Parts: sequence; C-alpha cells; structure tokens
Amino acid sequence: MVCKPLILLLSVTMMLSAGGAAFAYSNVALNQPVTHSGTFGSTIDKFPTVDDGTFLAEGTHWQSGTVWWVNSLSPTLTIALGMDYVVDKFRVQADNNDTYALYAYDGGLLVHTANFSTYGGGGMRTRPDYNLVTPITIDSLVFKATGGDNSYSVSEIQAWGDPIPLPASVLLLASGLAGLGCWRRIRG
Ligand SMILES: [Ca+2]
Repeated sequence: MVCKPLILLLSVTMMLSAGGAAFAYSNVALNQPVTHSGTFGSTIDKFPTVDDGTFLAEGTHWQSGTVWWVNSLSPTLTIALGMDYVVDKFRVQADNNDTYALYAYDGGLLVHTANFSTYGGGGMRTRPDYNLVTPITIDSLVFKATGGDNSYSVSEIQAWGDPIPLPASVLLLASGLAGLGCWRRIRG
C-alpha cells in the first residue's frame, strides 16, 4: 500500500510541473500593480498602461496615451511583481529624446540598473532590448528619467523571464518528510 504522504508529494510535484509549463518564459511585469511617486501630468488612468503589454505606434506623440511628467527627474513608477522572477531582458517604450533608467530590486535591494539611451525618430520609441548576460532574480522594478529635455514620457515597461525555480533542497526536504511519514505509519 502506498501511503498518503507519498501520494501528496507526487500530487504537489505534478502541480508544480504543470505550473512551470503554464508560466513559460514571458513578460513577468504584465499587468502587475503600478504605483507612482512625484508629480505627473498625465491622468491617473494611464498608469496601468505602462505594463499592459501594449506598445503604442512608434512615433506617437509623447502626451498621447502615455504616462508623462515635466521639469523634474524625481518622479518614479514602481511595478511590484508579487514574487521572485529570474529575468534576462528588459524592454521599454519611452519618449525618444530622453534617457531613462529601470532599477531592478529583490527584497528591497538594488540588483541591477538598466540604462536606456536617447533614440532616433521622434515621439514614443521602443528602445533596443536590454539583455542581461547573467539572469537576475528580482521582485520589483522602478522606472525614472535620468536626463533629457524636461519633458518625459513612458508607455511600456517589460521584464522577460521565468518564475524562480523551486530549489532542489526544498524538494529533497519534502520527499524526506514524506518518507518519514510513511516510516512512522508502517512502524505504528
Ligand atoms: Ca503600454
């Protein structure tokens, strides 16, 4: 007879495997809560659009359907991911003639700063992908302007990766506990 703890462990393992498949490599910032600090010119309903997965048409006017602000580098947008993710790519669409930074945090500690340069054309422009050679574990993102013409704007912020894999030690501990449960049951 197979004892219950083993059946439970198998079920959990199968659920985790299924979850892993469901959460394949993707934009982990998609539709996560966006909070802001500082004074913005755009209406409050625009904040959720910075991680809704939608890019505006390249060259869109900087105040059209965007989150924008003027005369200060202080305003920030924060995206809380809700859990740890391992990411290796950032993608940003912002006003072409400014520089911006995307700060990646884990547990309140700054893990990486991705800088985005000015870009050709006019209006809103998707910057080249910012690729990380070594993937990093993060749980939140902060976006801000770092320089430009005092008129700043962003329309999309993305971070690409996977949920953090369950450490092998946790699986080992789980199987150990399940084994102990079986041993007690058989012994009793
Ligand atoms: Ca968007």
